[in-house]
Amino acid sequence: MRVGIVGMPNAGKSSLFNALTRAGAEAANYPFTTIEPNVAVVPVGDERLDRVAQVIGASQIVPDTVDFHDIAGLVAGAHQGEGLGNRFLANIRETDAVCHVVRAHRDPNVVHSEGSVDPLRDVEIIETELVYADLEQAERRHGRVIREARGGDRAAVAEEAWLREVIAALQAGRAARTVPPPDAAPHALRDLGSLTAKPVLFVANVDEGEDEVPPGIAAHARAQGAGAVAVSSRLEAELAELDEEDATAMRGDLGVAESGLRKVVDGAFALLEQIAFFTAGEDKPAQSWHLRRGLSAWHAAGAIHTDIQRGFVRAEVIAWDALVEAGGYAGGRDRGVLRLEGRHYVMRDGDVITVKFTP
Ligand SMILES: Nc1nc2c(ncn2[C@@H]2O[C@H](COP(=O)(O)OP(=O)(O)OP(=O)(O)O)[C@@H](O)[C@H]2O)c(=O)[nH]1
Ligand SMILES: [Mg+2]
Repeated sequence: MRVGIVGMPNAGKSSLFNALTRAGAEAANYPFTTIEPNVAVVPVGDERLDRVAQVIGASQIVPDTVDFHDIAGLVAGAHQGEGLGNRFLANIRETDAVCHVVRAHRDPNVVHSEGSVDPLRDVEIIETELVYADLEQAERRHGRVIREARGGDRAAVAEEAWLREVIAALQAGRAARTVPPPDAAPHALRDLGSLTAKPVLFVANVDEGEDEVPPGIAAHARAQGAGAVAVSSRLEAELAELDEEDATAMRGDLGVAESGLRKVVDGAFALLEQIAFFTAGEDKPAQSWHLRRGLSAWHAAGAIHTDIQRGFVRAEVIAWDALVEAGGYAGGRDRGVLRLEGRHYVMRDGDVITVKFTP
């Protein structure tokens, strides 16, 4: 899964990114610190996988990962060439979701490009810039598709009509996600690479010790079906430097219950309606994977490897806790909790799967 981080300059994007990765992207009190796109690969820890690995005697634990892309801040007027951010939007057109960092902390030492702290105004500025960026992209794409449509190609005709609708929506200031993609051209949405069609997780960058999303942002997120979490980016970046014990103690002192990073990663997965499933074998790696809720064992096989999907015969499936309780696959088989399933089996969160396939 890939997530692009957007927001205004100095909103706290790189601080969050650093905290997520300890990758050391530069965070400084200076707008436009980030002028190179940064990509960080964040492992998604899962205690269930640890337990499965232990009971199976796996050689190692390989958690699934999320890629976070940190880009430069966007300012009002970015589409007219203000600031640097617009140039980097192309770097996040291919991502699955957008993480929108909004400054909500009131530290007077941190410069704000609009001169005051107003989270909802900032959100609207960024959303407007994303709409403009998409409009430019949609018009460019329309110019190309209209030629193909003249040839009478059915998919191109459908895509052309859809693009016209998308352009009208964007011109009215609405997100591209408000226009459903055409059945006859299922690739249209992906080919457009629209930013305003992606699911959004708002990250309110709050003052240290705060734990709540500002009500205005929460309501705004709800209205568009987006997620919202509160995190102090700077605090999280500092905590990321500590070992786990010290970090937990410091969280306790500040009254911040949950790791902010956990909230961001979980929030991103929830947004995309992903479930986790596991693969594990004795002296083999135990791995976690993610899959859209509602997809089948056949899709799960494809997430692991296209060859495994191609040669899919059947799957052995067991819930992770049943596996732990049974002490392993053999115990699971004896108890009758290890099941044989076909390709249409709908995967559940926490399933451990072994795909039998013909190479
Ligand atoms: N007090 C406080 N300061 C913060 C917080 N998050 C970030 N900052 C400070 O704000 C400044 C900018 O943070 P960055 O993370 O570099 O901001 P950015 O969004 O990446 O900025 P650009 O890359 O310029 O777009 C730094 O001095 C941070 O230490 C926070 O939660 N609280
Ligand atoms: Mg930055």
